[in-house]
Amino acid sequence: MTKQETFQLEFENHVTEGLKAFPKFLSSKYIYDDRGDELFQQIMALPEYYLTEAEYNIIDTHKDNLRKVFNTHGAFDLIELGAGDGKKTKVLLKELVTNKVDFTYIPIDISQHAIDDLTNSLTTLLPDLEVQGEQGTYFKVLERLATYNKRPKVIIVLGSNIGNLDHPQAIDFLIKIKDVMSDQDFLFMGFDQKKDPLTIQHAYADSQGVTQEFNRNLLHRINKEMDGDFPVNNFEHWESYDPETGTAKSYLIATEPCVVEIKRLQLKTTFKKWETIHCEISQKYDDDTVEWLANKSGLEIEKIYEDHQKLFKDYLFKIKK
Ligand code: AVI
Repeated sequence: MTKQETFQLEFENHVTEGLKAFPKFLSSKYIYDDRGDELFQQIMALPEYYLTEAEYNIIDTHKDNLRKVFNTHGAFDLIELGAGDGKKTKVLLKELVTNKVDFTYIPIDISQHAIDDLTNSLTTLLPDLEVQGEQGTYFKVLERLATYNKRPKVIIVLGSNIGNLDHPQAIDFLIKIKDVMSDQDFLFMGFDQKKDPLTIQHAYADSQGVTQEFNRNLLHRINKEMDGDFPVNNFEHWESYDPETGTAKSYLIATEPCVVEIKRLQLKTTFKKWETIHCEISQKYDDDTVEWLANKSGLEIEKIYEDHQKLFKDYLFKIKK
């Protein structure tokens, strides 16, 4: 079975499980086909979605310090999980290349297309940069790199991607990273912070309805790839941020009763009016919670970086002594 077929089967099993459950759920992990990627790019450019700008500010403000810290043990591999279009990373790469730091940039992404686009744009922007893109799932590639390469590693994960995992999943994710780290290695990771609940509410319920289209892409994909007949426009996006737990939850809600048939899965499911599908969590953090996660995962916080509006933080971790 090819990787693509395995992923498709996983997606189909997930849809069967999620739509038979009560309450119903579908994971945001499956939003990201080409259209989903494009909608996420649009979200990142929204004025309400402060996360991207805030992390850009952190990297831009602290690039001098980051260069020195990352270079603590001399030549290193800079490994990025989830390469994306690299807008924020490019600031860091430029700083390192301009100052003639000896390092190799290794972006890892599930999509070969994303790696190729990034590598091409970097060849033009920074011709002296050594890029070695790796296509695959994060942990398979990380394990492979850890066995054949003994250079110090700096692993970076930008954009609060960890927030789309619940705490047990987040700990699992951090442990898997920690397992390929040695004493000299660093992990640099973004965690969106708890803040005025309205700021978070607006970031995930934007006035232009892009986030609604982003979530609805799950239903479009099911219709297209599994021969489904979701009346997509009858499902509205709802966002609910709980300031106590720091969890923003997004739902699609049926505004009319309907029966949905998904032929490929031989599944028929009914929706009552106002019935929900839970699609995503976007967890918000504070230092205590990040410290707790780190501790549970065998990591410790070495340094914390914050943007000038105090919205977002990147944490530098090492293996716990
Ligand atoms: C990818 N991830 C970190 C985004 C977030 O902020 O949770 C996905 C997203 N969902 C709605 N807007 C953005």
